Amino acid sequence: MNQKETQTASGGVARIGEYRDELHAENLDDIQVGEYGYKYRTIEGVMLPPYVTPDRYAVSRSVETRPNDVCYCSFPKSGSTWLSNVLYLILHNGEVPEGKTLRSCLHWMESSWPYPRSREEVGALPSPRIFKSHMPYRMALAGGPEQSPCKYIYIARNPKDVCVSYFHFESGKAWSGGYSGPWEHWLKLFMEGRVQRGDWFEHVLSWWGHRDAGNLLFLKYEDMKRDFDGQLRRIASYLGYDLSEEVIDRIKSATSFSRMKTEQFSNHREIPQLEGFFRKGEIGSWKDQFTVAQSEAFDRLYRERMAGTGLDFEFE
Ligand code: PPS
Repeated sequence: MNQKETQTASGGVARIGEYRDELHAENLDDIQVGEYGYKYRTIEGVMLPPYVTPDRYAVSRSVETRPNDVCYCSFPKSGSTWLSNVLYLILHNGEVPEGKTLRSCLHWMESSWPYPRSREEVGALPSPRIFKSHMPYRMALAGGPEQSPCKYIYIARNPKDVCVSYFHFESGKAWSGGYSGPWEHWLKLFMEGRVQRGDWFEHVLSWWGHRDAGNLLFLKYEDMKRDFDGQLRRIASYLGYDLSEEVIDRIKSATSFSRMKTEQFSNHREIPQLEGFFRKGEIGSWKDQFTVAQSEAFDRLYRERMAGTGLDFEFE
């Protein structure tokens, strides 16, 4: 095992080699270590998690998709796992399968972890397939909505809650980033766009700019929280499914925060690094983390970056 050690800006030492097995990757030489041991890899100018390797990215860009495939995308911590469960159940009559896990039913092509998929493996699967991605628009799976026939769904969430959720995730057992710094430093990184998957504003606005494409549906976490039934019908109609009231009720119940946190299918307990994944599942939990001054500084940045875009979020 390569025990290459890298001096971090905060004075710590990160042992990159210890990730080799978990990453299913031979070449770890291009992994960079930032302040507080925060590990990342840069591809096409975007900071990405170490498990997004150049090989995986190439497979993700060139995978062949079909018109009835679904690809859901988001900036991390925006409710994408919740959406993935909703999608799975829309496609399977609202029935939660026995003996399977949600993660294992999804195809995350850009990632070497936790279930790496080859082009051949997904090519042999029947439709409809569900793909997961956290890429900005220009790096989207299969070339993105302009080049691929599959149906894309992007989900976005207010950036204060994203920032807080991401901080807890990266400070916990999320081994791939291994961030060990304090909240105020994380907030600075997030506001400067120096976190894995890059700048939140660029990411979200890159997809928002294409919201009128026929094969892209743009969703907001806050709308899912406030009007789940309405958003569920919207998603189903976009995918061409006419759901009965009974199926709607089943999906609503199976995808509630409390059920997802406890059900074997969705609780992620099979992946130890995802312990604590189901943290709060609320709108506005940023208030427990931001100081008043931090919140005001963030609001200024938000106003500046979102001005004239036509996109806005609910923060509470
Ligand atoms: S990841 O790791 O990037 O894929 O994370 P992602 O799934 O996009 O987002 C994680 C946050 O979504 C919350 N979550 C939910 N909210 C409401 N309802 C349901 N069912 C649900 N499932 C997950 C999860 O708790 C994370 O948010 P925080 O604020 O940390 O609780």
